[in-house]
Amino acid sequence: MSINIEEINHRFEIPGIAQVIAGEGGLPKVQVSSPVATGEVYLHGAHVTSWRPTGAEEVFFVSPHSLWQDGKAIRGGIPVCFPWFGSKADDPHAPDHGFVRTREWRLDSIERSGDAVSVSMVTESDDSTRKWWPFDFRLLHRVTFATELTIELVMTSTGSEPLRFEEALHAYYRVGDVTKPSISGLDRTHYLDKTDDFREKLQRGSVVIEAETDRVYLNTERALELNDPVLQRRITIAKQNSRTTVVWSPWSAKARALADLGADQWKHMLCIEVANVGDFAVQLAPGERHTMTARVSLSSL
Ligand code: TA6
Repeated sequence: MSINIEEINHRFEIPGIAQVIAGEGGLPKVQVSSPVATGEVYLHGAHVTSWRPTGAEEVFFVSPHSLWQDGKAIRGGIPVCFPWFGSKADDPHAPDHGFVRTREWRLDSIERSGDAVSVSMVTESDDSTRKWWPFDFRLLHRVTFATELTIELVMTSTGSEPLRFEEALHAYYRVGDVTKPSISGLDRTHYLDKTDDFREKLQRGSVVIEAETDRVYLNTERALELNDPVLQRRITIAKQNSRTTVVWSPWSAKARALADLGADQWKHMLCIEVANVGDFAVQLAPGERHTMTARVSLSSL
């Protein structure tokens, strides 16, 4: 779909606050600049790539080796994983993490409320999605850039069949050195260890990264704190209607195998993902709606 950036900007811009411009690779993005924060979200995948509260440094990591093209997910920021997480259980040829992170979403609105700016995008089922997943849906992604960052993923089942879906806001947080931070809020929580054949284990104390880490924490609705002594900041991640949290660091070997991440970047990123996956996937009856919310805030250490 060829997008006329100028025409979209004319319809949606808020002069001096929000504009639609060509971003990396010429992909259209909404650029927000309010008195309390700046931010960016691409129509490609409804993909948030930046949020900087005024006076603070960038919160999210984006790989300098990322691809910026149709059919490829941006490496970094906040990819949207839907309607499955990871590889599709019944189809090895299906794209990892579902198909919405590589689709062009439709810009629905840009709204200002005081110093907060909300950008809403929508994607819906069509023949290309039914090829992978035979259900009808409308997915709304609303990101609010303010002194906090709020992301709502509103899923409506628009078909006549009950359905079950997985979802994740696969956020890449920028860290000074991934071996130094600790993550609190998961103590005594069970998790599946994807680096150890999905064995179920129990988290004791804070999470620290000492090797490749790929864990799905189960049945937890708690807020997390990422305490980074190098960047001297605490990132707090609160959530609603999410019962799993994923923590991922590829470490060196996996990073080297990811050309769009590269061997030199893995130390500067840590994924903490608000999600509903596996046994905690969401069931919806026809016409039902479910909203998962992530709320990110920043404070000095
Ligand atoms: O969320 C962790 C994970 O599922 C890892 O297993 C790894 O595959 C990561 O997602 C990145 O996946 P991607 O398809 O974006 O390379």
